[in-house]
Amino acid sequence: MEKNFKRTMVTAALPYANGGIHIGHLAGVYVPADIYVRYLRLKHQDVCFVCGTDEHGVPVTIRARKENCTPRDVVDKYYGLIKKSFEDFGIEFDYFGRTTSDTQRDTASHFFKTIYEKGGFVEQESEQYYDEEAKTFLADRYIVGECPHCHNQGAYGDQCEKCGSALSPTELINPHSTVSGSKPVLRKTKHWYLPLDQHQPWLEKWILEDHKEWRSNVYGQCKSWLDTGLKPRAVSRDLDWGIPVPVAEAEGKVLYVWFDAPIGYISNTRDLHPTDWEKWWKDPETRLIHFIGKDNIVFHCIVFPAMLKAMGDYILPDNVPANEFLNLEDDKISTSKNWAVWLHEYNADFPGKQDVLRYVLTANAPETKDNNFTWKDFQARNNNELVAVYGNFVNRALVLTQKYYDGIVPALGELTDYDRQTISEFRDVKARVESLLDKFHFRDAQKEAMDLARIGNKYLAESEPWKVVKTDPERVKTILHLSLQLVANLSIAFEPFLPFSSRRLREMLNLTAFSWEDLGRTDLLGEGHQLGQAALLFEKIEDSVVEAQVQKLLDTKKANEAAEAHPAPVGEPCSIDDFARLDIRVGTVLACEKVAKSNKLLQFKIDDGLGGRTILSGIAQHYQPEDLVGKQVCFIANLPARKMMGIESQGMILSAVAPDGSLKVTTVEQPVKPGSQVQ
Ligand code: B3M
Ligand code: ZN
Repeated sequence: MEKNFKRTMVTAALPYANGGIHIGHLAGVYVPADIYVRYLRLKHQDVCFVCGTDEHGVPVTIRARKENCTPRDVVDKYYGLIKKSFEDFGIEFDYFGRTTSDTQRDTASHFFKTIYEKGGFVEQESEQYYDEEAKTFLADRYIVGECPHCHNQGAYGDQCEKCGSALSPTELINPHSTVSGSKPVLRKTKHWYLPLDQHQPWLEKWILEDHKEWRSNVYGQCKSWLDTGLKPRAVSRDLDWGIPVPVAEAEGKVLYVWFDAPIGYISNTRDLHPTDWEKWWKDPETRLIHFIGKDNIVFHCIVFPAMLKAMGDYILPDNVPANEFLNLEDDKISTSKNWAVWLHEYNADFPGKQDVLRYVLTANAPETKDNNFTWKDFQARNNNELVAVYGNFVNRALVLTQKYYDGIVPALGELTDYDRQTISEFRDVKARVESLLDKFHFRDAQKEAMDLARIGNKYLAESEPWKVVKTDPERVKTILHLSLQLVANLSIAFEPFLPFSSRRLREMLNLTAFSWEDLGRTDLLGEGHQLGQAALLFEKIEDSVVEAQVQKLLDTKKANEAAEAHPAPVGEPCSIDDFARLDIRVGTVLACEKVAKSNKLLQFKIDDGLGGRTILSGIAQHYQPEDLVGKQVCFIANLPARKMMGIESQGMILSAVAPDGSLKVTTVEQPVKPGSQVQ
């Protein structure tokens, strides 16, 4: 049923503020969302596009533990990084907020209280793992143990990353807490649940009957959840990072991050439109669209709609165009393995080339199945499509006009059959691109735009104005007049996809006013119109550039393999007497500096309790010298002195070899007197 809407509310999934944005996120969510919104804006539709960071939940607390800082430090850091990389890349949100905002605390609390007071939750007691040493309940991710399926020792309470099985913490063999290392015990705790089973009947009708037009991957996933039968889902957690559950009996509990996060869309809209935000979320004439990746489907198609329905006065999403996953060089993108192309790194390595990545990601968009990104393909699409087709056509049309007519659009003369045929080939491009964009088929829509450039390239190549100019100069005017119309059309057709290039192209054409409605017209640049300065729209990407990117990935792979490798086998037996001959001691680093002309050696001045000594150690690539001053290190005290780079080294500092090959000095757990022996 087609409905006429007055406005469109577009949301893009809120990335966790625990890491950067990579090409998988971009291809799955942000590039398609941005294309769609730019398209709506070009059509002068009323649209609101919000995003922001998801700052609560266990993913953030885990990152804080890893980085040895507070969750607050983590979210502040990544909010800034993520916001900036989106801005640099040209993803134009109307508002980019954060779920730690006051508005969010207020809105999410209001949601919980309203549903609570209406009796929309059920309360249930359950047994959960508790860490008696750290005095805290443990999130599933904080429990590690042996996988009951593949016997991997490092399986998490929610998943074994080795064999991919979904787990619950009680299935783990020999579980232990990663917070204190102790063995957790089961304890009773109370939580509030959203009774999805009670929502099942209306959800079934709403999705399975009323939204048959949803993408088959989205529809299929919903159907499989519904067919299995929905179960109540807890909306609270025993955690100390999050929005407190706003009822008296819930001390120490916070809202589950997946209850909190989608409400962030609403809070961010409230912050943008404080007085009339409600029309975006409550008026049935607003169309709500969620752009997400496939792992978020259940939350956006089932859980969040159930929350909105329980509130009573909110609209429900009209469509949720979720994408499948993008792989990188045939492997699954993984943040923990650093197997990714990070947006902030791309922006730094390829300044001014945002559109190239946008183009490649859309051309390979994982709309119907998982897809693959390779640097070779990135280079080929840039060189063979953007440069050789689009850029080449534009450049030839502009340069020839400059050469023959001083950059002034020539008059249109009599049309040949070939001219007419060419015009008819691109007249209905608007209808074609629109119908694809309206259905969220971004990959095919961009292909239509590129086909327009192909038509132009072919027209120019076959009309050969550079030859005709010698025999029939009048004819050349018509060829270039028509070519320039095609170029102007390209700047409009590509505007949603490649906004940076479209803007530059309009500058070259000196085209100030334009609109989506103009697409397909052959009179965009009138006779006598003065063009601007021509320049190259795209440039070739050399082999060395992509090879450097591939090398970066190969280095990552090598480091990962080293990290997964088993420790070296135990060496030849050695007697206690052999060991006793080594005099290992603890010393305090008094000073440390780089040895001139050596990129490996650091020179240490060590307080050894015996008047001090100098030791050289080959760890300059692994430490900043100043970071070692004041540390206590273990060293061998009775080795013969040895000269290196003209300096005498009186001993050897002991370091551990980390899996990635880096060295970490060995130190003591508590400070001891310099000179203490290690036994
Ligand atoms: N932060 C999960 C994710 O980044 C989550 C999305 C929230 S959207 C409301 O995949
Ligand atoms: Zn396993």
